[in-house]
Amino acid sequence: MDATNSQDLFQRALKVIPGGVNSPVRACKSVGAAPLFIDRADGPHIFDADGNRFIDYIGSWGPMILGHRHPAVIAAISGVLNRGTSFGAPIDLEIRLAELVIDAFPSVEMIRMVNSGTEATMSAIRLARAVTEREMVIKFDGCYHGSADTLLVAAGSGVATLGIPGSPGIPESVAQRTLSLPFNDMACIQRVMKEQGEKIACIIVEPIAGNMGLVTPIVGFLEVLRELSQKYGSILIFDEVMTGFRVALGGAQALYGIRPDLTCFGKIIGGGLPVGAYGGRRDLMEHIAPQGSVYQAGTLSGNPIAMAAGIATLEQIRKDGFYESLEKKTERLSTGFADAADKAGIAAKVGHVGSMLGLFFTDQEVKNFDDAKTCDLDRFAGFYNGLRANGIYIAPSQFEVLFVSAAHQAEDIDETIRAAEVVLKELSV
Ligand code: KE4
Repeated sequence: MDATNSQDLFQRALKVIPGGVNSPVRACKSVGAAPLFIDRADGPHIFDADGNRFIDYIGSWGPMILGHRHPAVIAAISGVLNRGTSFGAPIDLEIRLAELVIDAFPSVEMIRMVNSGTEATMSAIRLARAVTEREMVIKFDGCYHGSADTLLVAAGSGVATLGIPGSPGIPESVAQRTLSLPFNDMACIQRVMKEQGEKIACIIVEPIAGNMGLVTPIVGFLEVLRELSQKYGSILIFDEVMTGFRVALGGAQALYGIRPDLTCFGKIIGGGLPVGAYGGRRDLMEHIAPQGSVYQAGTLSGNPIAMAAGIATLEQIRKDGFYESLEKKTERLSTGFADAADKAGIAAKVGHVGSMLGLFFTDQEVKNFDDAKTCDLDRFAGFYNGLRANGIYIAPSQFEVLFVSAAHQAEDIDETIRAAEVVLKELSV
């Protein structure tokens, strides 16, 4: 497959952009590949700078649940351009998007728009610290909540020891205010909250983890987080940046029937434009400036183009049957991958929730990050590169997920399964 133009563009990019990319995972380092530079996209397909067509299961890392260039989204963006691009002042569209999110998430009574998932989680934590007057934050190993200092923290040496910086440049003093515990370990969170609950401002969790591969909560785990945060006066934050409007119209909290105090959003609510949001209980959100004293701001928050794209997207996914149809396609793909691995005699765990699909090259059940790290990363790299050579575009990391969109047709799913069969057979020898 000719990649000359992508290679030339990458060499040029490397001279002026760190690693040649504006977000690290796009560099494809963990799978030993060079990034493809994308020229355009349409429906379930992307086309690279050399004109190669791929069936896309990254979907811009989640936002493109309708597929690329959905006519309603393009029309909404074009339409709003006649009004302008950014005013730095309130507009009607911000109210409409807020109402659409609140309508789908009963736990969200009030919401603030920002420009990324990182801003959403960072701000939700500042709010939790302000209202509880506590500093400690609990997160879970393998869960990713964006690149704010407080959340780029790895688990300490012992299970419940203070966090260690997940990146150079993060002060020890910041990292030590975050505890990172094993996901799905109820005994551990119960012990830590018993010992330190009064110091914990908030517990933040991906209710269905999508950044260590796809890892679902074991029965009772989310309920325990809800009970413990209630008992010790901590704020429960669901990071639904990925799962919100993805796994169900009401996100993971609808699937599991848990009412968090705050929820973070991103990705789909912007329909491919930069939008994040955090929202929840009114008595908490009223602390946010200018209504309250907790400061958070953003020049482009709520800008007309992003709001228009988000509104158009949510208006489409609210339609009857949208999620059922997505689920069917994803089920077909999941079964196809599992059968292909089986036929090739390769150990793989495949699962999905809604249109979020995970595939681990391991024979172990994956219930937390340590399990996920037992995966055969070389095999995943071979799978990624083999699929890419066959026109299938998945995330270049074992610790990501695949996203199916409404634009994927049966023939796309079937073509993907056929490619997986070929690639897995080659990998098995
Ligand atoms: P952004 O700041 O990238 O908009 O959102 C951060 C974030 C927060 N919470 C969850 C659960 C997320 O998955 C993310 C971002 N997801 C990654 C991929 N899994 C974005 C891709 C990238 O970093 O380039």
